[in-house]
Amino acid sequence: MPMSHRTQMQIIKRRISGKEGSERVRELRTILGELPGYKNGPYADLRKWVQAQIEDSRARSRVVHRDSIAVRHEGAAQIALVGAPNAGKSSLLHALSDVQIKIGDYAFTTLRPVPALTRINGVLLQLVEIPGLIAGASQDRGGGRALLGVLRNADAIVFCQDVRAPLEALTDVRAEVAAAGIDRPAILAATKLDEAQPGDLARLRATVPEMTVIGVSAIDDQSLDAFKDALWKLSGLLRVYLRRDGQATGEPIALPPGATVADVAADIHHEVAAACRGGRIWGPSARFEGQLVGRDHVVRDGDAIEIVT
Ligand SMILES: Nc1nc2c(ncn2[C@@H]2O[C@H](COP(=O)(O)OP(=O)(O)O)[C@@H](O)[C@H]2O)c(=O)[nH]1
Ligand SMILES: [Mg+2]
Repeated sequence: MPMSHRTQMQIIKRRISGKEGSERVRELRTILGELPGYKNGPYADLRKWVQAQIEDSRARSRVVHRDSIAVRHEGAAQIALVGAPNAGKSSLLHALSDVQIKIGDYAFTTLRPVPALTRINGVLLQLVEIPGLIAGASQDRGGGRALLGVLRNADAIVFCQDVRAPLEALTDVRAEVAAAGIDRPAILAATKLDEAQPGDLARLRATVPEMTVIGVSAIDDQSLDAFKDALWKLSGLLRVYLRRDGQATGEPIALPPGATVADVAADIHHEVAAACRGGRIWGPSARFEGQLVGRDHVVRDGDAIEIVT
C-alpha cells in the first residue's frame, strides 16, 4: 500500500531536521530526485514544498556569509582556542586576559567568537575563543563554516581538551578542522589540570604524540605562566628590544620569524628603514656583545638591537 502524502512529508522533514547549509540542500535534492515527477496533485505539492525548502536553505546560508563573524586581527598574532563545549576555553581566555567573559556550565554558552588580548613577554597577542564547534561543522552544522573561517584566518590554534574527558571530544574537533583543510601551527591544552588524577595527563599525551601537550588549570597561576610561554612559542614571534645610545628604550617589538635588522628598522619608522645600514646586536643572535651586523642579519628572539644609520 502506498504511503500517505502526510506520512511522506513527515519522513522528509525528519530527513532534513538538524541539517543546515549545503548538507541540507544536498539532502533536499536527493529527496527531490526520489519523488515522482507529477505536474499536478499531492506529489506536485510535495515537490513544490521541497523546492521552496532548497531556496530557503540557500538564502539562509547566504545570510550566514553576509553576517560575517570574522574577527579583526589585533596584536602581534591571533591564536584561536578551539575545543568541545565545556572544554574550558572561556575560562582560559578569562584567566589570561582582562576581558570579562560569561562562563557557563552547559554547552553553547558562547555562540560567537570571543576575542581577548593578552600580554606575553611585553607583546600583545590576540586570543579568540571559537565556540561550539561540533561534529559536522565542516558541513556547516551549527554555523560551523563561519566558525572554521575564523580558524582559517588565525595564525595558530590551541586545541582545548578537558584532561579527564573522553578522547572523542578532541578527535571530533580535530577531524572537523582537518576536513575543512585547515593546517595551522597547533598545540594541545590539557585543561582542568587541577582536577586531573595521576596519569591522566600522561595518558592524553600518549594519544597525541604528534602534538605538544601543555597541562593547564585556569585556577593555577603557575600553570598559566607556563601556558603563556607555550603560546609565545606557538606564535613563532620574535621579541626584539631596541637600544639607542647604548640604552634600552622600553617595551620590545614583536616580529615574525625570519625578520632581519632591516625589518626591525622598518618597524620603527620608514625613514629609519631607509637610513639603516645595519645594527649592533646584543643577545642570542650576536657572536659577541655589541656585534656590528648588516641589514640582512636575521634576528633571534630576545635580541637587543641598536640601528646603525
Ligand atoms: N576545576 C576546573 N574547572 C574548570 C577549569 N576551567 C573550566 N572549568 C569549568 O568547566 C566548565 C566549562 O568551562 P568553560 O570555560 O565555560 O568551557 P568552554 O565551553 O570551553 O568555554 C565551567 O564550569 C568551568 O568552571 C579549570 O581549570 N579547573
Ligand atoms: Mg565558552
